[in-house]
Amino acid sequence: MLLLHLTNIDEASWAASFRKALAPYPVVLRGDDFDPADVRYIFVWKPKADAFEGLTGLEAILSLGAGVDALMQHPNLPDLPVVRFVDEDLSQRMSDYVVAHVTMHHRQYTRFQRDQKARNWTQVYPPAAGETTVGIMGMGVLGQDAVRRLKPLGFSLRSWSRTPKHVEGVECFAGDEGFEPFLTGTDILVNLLPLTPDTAGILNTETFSKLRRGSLEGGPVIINAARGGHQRESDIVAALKDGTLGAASLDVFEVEPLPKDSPLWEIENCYITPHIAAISNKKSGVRYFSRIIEDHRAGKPLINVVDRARGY
Ligand code: NDP
Ligand code: OXD
Repeated sequence: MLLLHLTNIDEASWAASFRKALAPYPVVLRGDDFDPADVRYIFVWKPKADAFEGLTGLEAILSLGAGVDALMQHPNLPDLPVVRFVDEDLSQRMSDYVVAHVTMHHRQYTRFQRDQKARNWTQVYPPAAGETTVGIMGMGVLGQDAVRRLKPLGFSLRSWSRTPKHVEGVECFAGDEGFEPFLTGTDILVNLLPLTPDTAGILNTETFSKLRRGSLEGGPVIINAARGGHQRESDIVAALKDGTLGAASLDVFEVEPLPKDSPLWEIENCYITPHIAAISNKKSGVRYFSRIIEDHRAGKPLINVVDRARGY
């Protein structure tokens, strides 16, 4: 039996799609008439504190989110495999966001927007893509997809990950010792890291001050599409105001929704989106998790299982 527990999401419509995909396998919601001991899988998004209560026969936890940082902090998370969402559609959406914001900043969107408002005709030529280095933090599923889609546009690419990588056409850095050399050659910093104790607050003044200066007019740029816990917003505000950063694109925030009184709203060179970079699509989500359940029932191992020790 599969139990759905999705907070602030239309559970009933996901349940209907799972019932169709998995029939005759039973799919239930809390409030339905079922014995909790019969539940083998729970599909979660922002599970409440009592989400796992009574699920004595549970075999795996399925996470609608690709990022599992909040789930890892759940006070009653059972010691069972957690399968996270890995999906081509999700990767494509994230890369759409990354490519849009990288190209916008590379082509000096803030400057020309300001000039247009002032009816100011000043010819400043953006560098060619090959003269601009995009540094991707996190070379997992999303980082690798972003690199694949940025490469044909001609950008110079570098990456930073926990363990060393070899990706053609990308200068790869890894570990603590690789962080500073990675930053010092980066003009546009894209964050696609998971939020863990090691990566919390990584987008801070010290990091910004190491980025390459002099290549992009106005200063280096950050793009954060991963988690709000990666950024120190007071540092971003200060860096955007004093020119340490030329611009920032932020899809995620320390507190979501972003509070109405956040100074970020008012900053001209800060581009805010409300955590919409990449939504988990219902059609592909149901297909992916139904396949996981069917394969597991048939004795195959679970895939994309979170490593609890690493936290992602
Ligand atoms: P993956 O787990 O596939 O990749 C994580 C990458 O980060 C890996 O390359 C890993 O290194 C690297 N990494 C982890 N810890 C460190 C560290 N301490 N130092 C350096 N590198 C590190 O994750 P995904 O690509 O699937 O997703 C990334 C994040 O994107 C998610 O965790 C989620 O928070 C966010 N996200 C945001 C969405 C949005 O709409 N804004 C939508 C979906 C996801 P290594 O390869 O060596 O293990
Ligand atoms: C995710 C997200 O992690 O939507 O999937 O942020």
